[in-house]
Amino acid sequence: MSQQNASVAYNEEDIRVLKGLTAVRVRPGMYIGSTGSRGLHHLVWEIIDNSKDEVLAGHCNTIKVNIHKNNSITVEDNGRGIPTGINKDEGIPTPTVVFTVLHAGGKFGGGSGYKKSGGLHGVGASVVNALSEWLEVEIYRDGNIYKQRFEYKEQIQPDGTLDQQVGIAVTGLEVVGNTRRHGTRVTFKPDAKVFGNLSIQYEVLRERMKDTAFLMKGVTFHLIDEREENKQEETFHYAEGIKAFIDYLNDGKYTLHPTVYFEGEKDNVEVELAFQYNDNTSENLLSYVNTIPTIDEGTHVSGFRNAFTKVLNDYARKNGLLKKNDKNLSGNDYREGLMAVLSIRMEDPQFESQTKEKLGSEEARSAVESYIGDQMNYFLEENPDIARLIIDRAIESRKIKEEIKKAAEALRNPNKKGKKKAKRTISEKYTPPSKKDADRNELFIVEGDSAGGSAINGRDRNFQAVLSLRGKPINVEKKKIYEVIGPNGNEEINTIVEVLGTGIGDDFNANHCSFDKIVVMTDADYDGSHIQILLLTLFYRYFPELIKRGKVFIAQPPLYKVYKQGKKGQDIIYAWTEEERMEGMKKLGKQVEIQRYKGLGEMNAEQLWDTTMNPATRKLIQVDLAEAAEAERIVTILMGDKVPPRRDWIERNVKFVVEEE
Ligand code: TSJ
Repeated sequence: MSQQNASVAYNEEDIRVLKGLTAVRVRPGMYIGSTGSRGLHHLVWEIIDNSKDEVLAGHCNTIKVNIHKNNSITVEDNGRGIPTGINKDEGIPTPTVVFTVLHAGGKFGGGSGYKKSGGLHGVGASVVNALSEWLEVEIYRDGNIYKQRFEYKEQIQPDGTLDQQVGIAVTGLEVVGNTRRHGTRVTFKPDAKVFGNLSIQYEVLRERMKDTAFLMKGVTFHLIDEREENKQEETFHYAEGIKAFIDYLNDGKYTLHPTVYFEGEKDNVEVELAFQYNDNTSENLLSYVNTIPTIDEGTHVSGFRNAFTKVLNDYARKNGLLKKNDKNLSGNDYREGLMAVLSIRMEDPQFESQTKEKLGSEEARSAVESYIGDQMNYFLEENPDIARLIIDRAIESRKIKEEIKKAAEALRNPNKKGKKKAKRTISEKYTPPSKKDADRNELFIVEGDSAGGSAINGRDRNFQAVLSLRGKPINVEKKKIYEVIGPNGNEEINTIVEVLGTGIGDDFNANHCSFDKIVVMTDADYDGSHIQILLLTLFYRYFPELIKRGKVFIAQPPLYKVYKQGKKGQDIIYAWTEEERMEGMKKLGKQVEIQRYKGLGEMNAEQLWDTTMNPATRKLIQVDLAEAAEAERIVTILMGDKVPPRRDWIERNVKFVVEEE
């Protein structure tokens, strides 16, 4: 048993230690990115990572996260428990090192275990401690319950300076009881002096924990929210791992065959792949290294793509599906409608960027390429029906792309026939800004003619353009691309493509976009929400790069006008929420009138400018693709064939005015 007491904090060693943690307080951003919501959630990930490492080391199968009423958070696992002995380098117990020495990772564990971990284990625990008001660790190990507490303390010195003690041990590592369990439990309270908002979002933890549960087959993740206003709990456990992930991602879509799943090891790289084709036109590939999402892909993904394309082409030739004079199908041809999850585990992965989002390790390329090549080969031989289906589909996809090319050509080249008619309709719908300036100009895509009229008259014509849509754009999710654009495509969407200037499909080039901002401006009612979602689907499917570049926005017209006849005309307060409406009524006093806007058309040009278009006063929501997997699912839910999940999602997430009359 190790007994330490608070006086330890005053030996020479620990003065250096305290300095280390103070640095984290001074510049939190350098350690956790931000002190906003992302940074706050990052604290939880840092702690969970330690438990995930214990899972990967093969000693843990349950991770529990608990959000308490006071916004403190507990993470608990059933692993071996942090070793409790004295750390050789520091001369203090290992848990004290873990929480008080910056970058303690790698210093404990003796180099054993944790070979395929997510990062440097234990690295983040001291950072979490440094940014917490207090932190407690309990370790269940060797029959004992060990406990230690850390706190942030500050005091104004007699000379007026502030003395900060960051994350100091206020107790030693004490034995507080006996147990037959094993594991580690950490509870911490993020410090309000660091974070503007201490409220952890259940949904944010839920999404990430759920994804992690898919990637860590057989591990149970519990998430509990004890806070009065959103009491709930869930358990995530997937015996089938990423195979279940694919089933989840493809839920609501038409799929072409049962999910295919491979798992094995090659040259010390563990490879797991699950895939299934659906009837969408886009590819969706999620890739991970040691459960870390590789948003920017990397060597493992290119190994997979190379093998996939090569094996399919070889099979197609061998079986006469590609004839002598046919060109090989491209990777793009094969990936239309492919939903795939690639998850690998390896020692010491090298990432190309600091952010760990692109894998650079060459050995991952060769291992994945070789393993997937062998498995796919075998699979196609065993499943000729699926093989044929994939290859036929790729041939079809190539044909369609050639048609699109012609269609795009026809759209670009005004001399070809079929163009004249299109031109006339475009000029009716589109009002350009007076100057060409792609770095400043804004496109408002507006629903309906009357709103379009207000927008045209209300805009700043120097840099704002208006495109008025008539009726609903088509649901691109349900269409083949040649039904979306080109001579046989949808008129509204052809117009959008032409106005954007980016081209579409293989011709797409985000740098050619004529606008800095593209703003979807619809009524705050059910139809408006539907049109908004249809447009966002179009952007998600065909112009994701524009969303990634932060160019796509949703306009926020106010819900109410609160007004009173004053001496010099009307006094007006616009309100976006119920609270603002109440406030406005209070401010204007007696005899106020309230107009509820049901549609953009009810605002005159000046009002629309003041509330929704003027960059100085408007509220825009930026559309964000960060959670690619989730966005993909939402689009599927909203656009797919299953009605109940769609209604459910709209009701939870889309705010619109409910008709009272
Ligand atoms: F880092 C931390 F303190 F924040 C933390 C660590 C938080 C949580 C919730 C769990 C953990 C943690 C650490 N879980 N499991 C472990 N395991 C070890 O630290 C461990 C156990 C045994 C051995 C060994 O070689 O016997 C080695 C290690 C690294």
